[in-house]
Amino acid sequence: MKDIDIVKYLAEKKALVDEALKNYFANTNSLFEIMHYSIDRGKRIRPILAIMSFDANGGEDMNIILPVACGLELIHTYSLIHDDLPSMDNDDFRRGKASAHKKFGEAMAILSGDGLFAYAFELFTQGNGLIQEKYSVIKSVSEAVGPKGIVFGQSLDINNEIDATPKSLRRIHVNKTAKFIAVSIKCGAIMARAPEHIIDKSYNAGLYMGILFQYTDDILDIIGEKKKLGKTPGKDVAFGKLTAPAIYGLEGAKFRAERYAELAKTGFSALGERFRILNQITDFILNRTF
Ligand code: GRG
Repeated sequence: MKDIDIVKYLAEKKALVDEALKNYFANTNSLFEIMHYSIDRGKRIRPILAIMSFDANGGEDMNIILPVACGLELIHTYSLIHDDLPSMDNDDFRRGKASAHKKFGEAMAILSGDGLFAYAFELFTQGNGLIQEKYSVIKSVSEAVGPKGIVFGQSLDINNEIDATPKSLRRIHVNKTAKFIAVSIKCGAIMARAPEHIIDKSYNAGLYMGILFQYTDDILDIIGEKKKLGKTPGKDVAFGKLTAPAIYGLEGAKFRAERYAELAKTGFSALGERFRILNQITDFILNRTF
């Protein structure tokens, strides 16, 4: 099997996700308009990973995976809105525009995040049948994004007292970022009704991809450009955050990012040729500039 054009693939899938998201925000109310402001733009990496994994596991009907994929993007966006709040990371700029609290005020920003979080779970239940699979998606995602995942990771991240050790760094990276990336891949496999062992192995490879994703995020905070990133670089250093470059230095962090990419690719390669695209997106994440 030949490599596909990953940039073209990502653009096509992003358009598919954007179109589906547009429909989920049509004909609703003024809160949905505010929620949609923050949804608009973004790379759509998590929904695309769910679609890729669905496809790699032989899933065909996009109507099965798109509500799940969009739900993942809603949860991701909620976490960005809350992360940007003055009481958290205090950022005025996100996805190339004013962050939600700057545009609508803090109260509406909090509520729009809450709304996105709940609406995601409504999307996970959409469509007929596949009750067991939807149950698995809801169980897996809630574990990855709640107090055993993102919310815990964020609580560590905003704690300036945390030990500056490799172990603490890994704990933050795994909880804040990697579990969500991994569960996005897992959801695609679940909805394609993949066997249990494939679901587990793709989740484990996804964890390495997720750590890689956070490594590149930490690196881009130092070497990235505001315009390309759509968010403010240099904040980790300014706020003394525990990041990969803070522990290993910039070159050390780049070296370790490459190792995590290798670990992820070894995991996906073991699952067969159809998973090759997940190796390609791993390389894309390793080399990303935005
Ligand atoms: C507030 C509960 C709560 C959680 C916040 C999302 C988050 C946790 C913090 C934001 C800062 C950060 C470095 C998070 C790790 C995940 C990450 C790298 C998010 C950025 O994701 P991208 O690059 O963003 O996929 P786009 O805008 O392209 O979707």
